[in-house]
Amino acid sequence: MSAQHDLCNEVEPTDVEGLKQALVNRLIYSIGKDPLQTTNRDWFLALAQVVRDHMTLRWMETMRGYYLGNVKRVYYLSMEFLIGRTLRNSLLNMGFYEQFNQAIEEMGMELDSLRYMEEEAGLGNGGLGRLAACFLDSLATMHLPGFGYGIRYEYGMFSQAIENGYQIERPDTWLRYGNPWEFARTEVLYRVQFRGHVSAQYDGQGRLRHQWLDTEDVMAMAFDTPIPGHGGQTVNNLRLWSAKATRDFDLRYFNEGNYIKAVDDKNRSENLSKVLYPDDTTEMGRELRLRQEYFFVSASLQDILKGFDPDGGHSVESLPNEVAIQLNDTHPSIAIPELMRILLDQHGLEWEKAWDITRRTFSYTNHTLQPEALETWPVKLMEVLLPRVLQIIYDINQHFLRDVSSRFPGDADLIRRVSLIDEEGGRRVRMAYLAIVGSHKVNGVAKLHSDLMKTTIFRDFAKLYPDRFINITNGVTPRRWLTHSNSALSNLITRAIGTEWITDLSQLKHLTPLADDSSFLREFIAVKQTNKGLLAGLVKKRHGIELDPSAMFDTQIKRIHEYKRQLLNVLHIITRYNRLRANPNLDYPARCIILGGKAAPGYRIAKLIIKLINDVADTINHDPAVSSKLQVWFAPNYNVSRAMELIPAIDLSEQISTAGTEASGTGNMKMTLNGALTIGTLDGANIEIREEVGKENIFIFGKTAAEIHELFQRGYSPWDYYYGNAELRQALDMIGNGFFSHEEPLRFRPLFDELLHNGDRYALLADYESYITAQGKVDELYRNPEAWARKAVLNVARSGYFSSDRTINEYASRIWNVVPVLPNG
Ligand code: KVN
Repeated sequence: MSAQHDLCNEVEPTDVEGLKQALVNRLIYSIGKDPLQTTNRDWFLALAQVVRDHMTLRWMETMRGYYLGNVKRVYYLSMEFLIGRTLRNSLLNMGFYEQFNQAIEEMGMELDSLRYMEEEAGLGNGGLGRLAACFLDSLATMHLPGFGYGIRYEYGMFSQAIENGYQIERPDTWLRYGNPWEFARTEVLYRVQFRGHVSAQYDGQGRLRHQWLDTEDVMAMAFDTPIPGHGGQTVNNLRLWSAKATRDFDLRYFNEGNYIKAVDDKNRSENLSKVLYPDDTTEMGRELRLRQEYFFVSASLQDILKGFDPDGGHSVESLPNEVAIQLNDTHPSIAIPELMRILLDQHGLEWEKAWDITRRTFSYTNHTLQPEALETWPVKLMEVLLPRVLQIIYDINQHFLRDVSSRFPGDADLIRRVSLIDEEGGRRVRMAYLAIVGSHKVNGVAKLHSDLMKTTIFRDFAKLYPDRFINITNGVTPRRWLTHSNSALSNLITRAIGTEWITDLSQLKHLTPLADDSSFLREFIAVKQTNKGLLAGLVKKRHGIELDPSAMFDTQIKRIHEYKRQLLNVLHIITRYNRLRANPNLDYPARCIILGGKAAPGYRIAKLIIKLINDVADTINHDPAVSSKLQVWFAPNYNVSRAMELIPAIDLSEQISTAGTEASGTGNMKMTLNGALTIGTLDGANIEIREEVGKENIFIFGKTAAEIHELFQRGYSPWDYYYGNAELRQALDMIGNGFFSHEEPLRFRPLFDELLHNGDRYALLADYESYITAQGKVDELYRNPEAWARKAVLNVARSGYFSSDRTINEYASRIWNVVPVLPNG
């Protein structure tokens, strides 16, 4: 044991009596509460602090190990980390669950009622942010020196209430009662510059040197959160930045005599890290967003480079050997010119040297092909906000275009197409192009997506730099998404094949023979039934709604977006409803169809889709003619915690995006892993799910990406499908003519118009018939519980590939060149 250990007098978590004492001490001395007068929240906070204490030493040891080993580190720069709740995850990853559970029980409480007191860390929109959180878990579990950098938003993803069927957004005040997991590093503070002007002067050696002067600065203050891996040996760090006003305000402004204005200005600069932009897959080209991006990038780079000395000593020349930086989409891609600025202006490097270092340090992950999501910033805005950074972007562009011209002389159109500056319709900086040019690797997040990336949006770049583009298919952490959220299935798996699968998910393959073992199938069916009962119980308690646990749970949970086609799901629901109304004796197995997800607050059509789902649900759920066979529920405020409750109970996973639009999807993987069958299109990772589980164990429908492309090339007319299918026409007319909105018959006309008058951009009508047919096959299989369970078991057995451990191993070897640092090794 080290000296520090001896001094800190740690209570071993095996010592239940000691834990109880520690909890009471925390309650009294940190929370300031009399044990006789407490709330569950007080106890939760005390508990979280004790758990954090136990992680802290391992965390320090991990950091010390990395430092002493002098190993290459990876930094994951992301505007989003969608972590969810931490308590249960930490207890289980650290291996403390049983002891803490016992201590709390002996104190006359229940761990479950305490853990519900925890607020969600909802610092992300959806898949991209959740992926970052899964990656942190995998990095720590595999003992890799990986650190997250992001923003400590004071308000995370808004909380969604449903009022009268409409989405209402409420601020997410997740820090209201404090955040027991973080350490505020009031001394880790960096200055971030904005505005001002650039002055250029020749130095002693006759080199032109730039200075960025008279700036308006904001300070970035660090908050650290320990990230324990499974087994608790390696504990990594997530560092989030919070904006603080500089002392300049105190000195300059207050002296001017306008005290109130000075305080006001101070607040304005601290607003920078106030709120997460709630827009998923659509660009929000607002000034505050650009300021957030530069703010966290600048602070992170200063922090990463703090050991490197501009005056010789530890030279920045070795940066790419010591550090890898991953850009989570283009949101942090301004890091590329920012690192150049530091190397040129502060370290005095030559352009070629600085550019070589930069390119070997960065790599970029693209997450979407949606043209409206590709970030571009107006040159005018950058000129004002980040004048020196813009100059460097111009210089990067000049070098890049010179190189392109020399390789393809005379191809002026190529130059126009690949320029980092879009000269049409107001000049804008194309951030994705900047990210490609400044990185040594660019990856997509599923096979199809990576292929399409090379043939569509980045075609020219794939030709210029063929070796730069690779695929690394997404994954999810099996700890949070199976071990922690689905204990019934985890226990069944462990009884069958041991525990190795938790850190090597490919081991699930040993379940394969059990798909033909009828006693195992019975147990599997019982597990699913247990989980459905648990969910139904929660929903009853929380919302007063009775879900029928004997029905098939058919679920589409994800952000509400036209390309994800929740409306296609609704068209199926209405069709099923119409068939049942026409023939109540149809032998459809009962279905409980659940949809959930948030719409961006400014996305009119997505919000109208939510209202439609609720109005359709209302009509169907109140129609006694169908109530035993069909139920529809919109699950409000879908978030990480709700996902953890829903996913274990799902029978049928809806992954029905237009082929070629969903880059990967990760919910699809979570549901496969939890023994749901998928009904889906050949889109994103669905394609690889089909490859893994076998085409006989998944319900695939609809046009392929190539067919969709061809359809629109030929000239797609949704009316042909409308007139060609009576059931489709009836369903669409019911939406358009107010069947579900008698009090306002034209309420859903905009949805009808999108599909018929505005060209049905996502080809719902073209895929409708094939979807309905596939749903028929789902019904047929569901009538045979053993046959269904057999396929579900095979889905679990063959889902090992979708572990984020596998994903992270690929990043580590193919992009980062980092290796594990074994604890105490
Ligand atoms: C874009 C702007 N994804 C974004 C995005 C602001 C916030 C988020 O990334 C997931 C992937 C999904 C993709 C999502 O839609 O298919 O599974 C993780 O790779 N979010 N852009 N793309």
